[in-house]
Amino acid sequence: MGHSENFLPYTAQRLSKEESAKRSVDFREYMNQRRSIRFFSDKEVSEKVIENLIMTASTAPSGAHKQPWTFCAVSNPELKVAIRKAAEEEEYKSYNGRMSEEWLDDLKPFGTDWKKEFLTVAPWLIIIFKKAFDYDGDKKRKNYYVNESVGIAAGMLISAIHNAGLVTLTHTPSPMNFLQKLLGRPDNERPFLLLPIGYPTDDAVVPVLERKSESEVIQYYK
Ligand code: IYR
Repeated sequence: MGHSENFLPYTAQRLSKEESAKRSVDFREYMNQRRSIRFFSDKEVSEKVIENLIMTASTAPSGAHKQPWTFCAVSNPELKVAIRKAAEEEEYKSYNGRMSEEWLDDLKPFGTDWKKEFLTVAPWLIIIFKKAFDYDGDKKRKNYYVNESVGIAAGMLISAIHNAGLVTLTHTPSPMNFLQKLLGRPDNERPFLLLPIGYPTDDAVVPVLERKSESEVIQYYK
């Protein structure tokens, strides 16, 4: 490895085997309680909390450390109305013709439809944009593994939201280029995911579902 003056010693957290095992179980159980929520209360969430959640996501690893993402945090009511209107127009077309019978059938257990009330009720919407390249003046500088990098950051954002006792769901209106226009994003940014964030309503429900077991998702090579 070609070390240079650009390296610093890494100080690992020194946990005992027992502590490490306990934390792995505790975190597994905590994360297993996360659910995608579609019923949001309008209860406020502070901007500082949103900033902390986003900056946690922004610690994600990325190709050549390019950090190829922008997180747009929207609380402006008029903008939320405009986003909802545009998203529902696309979703209406998707649910009424663009999605296959098989796809609609697969979604039945979740009770989703083209109506997206949460887009105006949740106190915040975070729209994650991926950047295929960055501008260095007029020069385009390529980013690497953009989908992988932004996908990891999105997962970390979802975990941070859950950790803060808040809820979200991954909304992917399709096509979603309207978000680029509504938010006035530059041409090197493409919408990746939309996450409403807030508290659930007191009577929020979630579909009954089971997660795959160890033997279904893990293949050991020992
Ligand atoms: N984008 C649509 C449809 C949808 C698709 C999948 I796959 C889901 O898991 C849920 C919804 C929507 O947001 O309703």
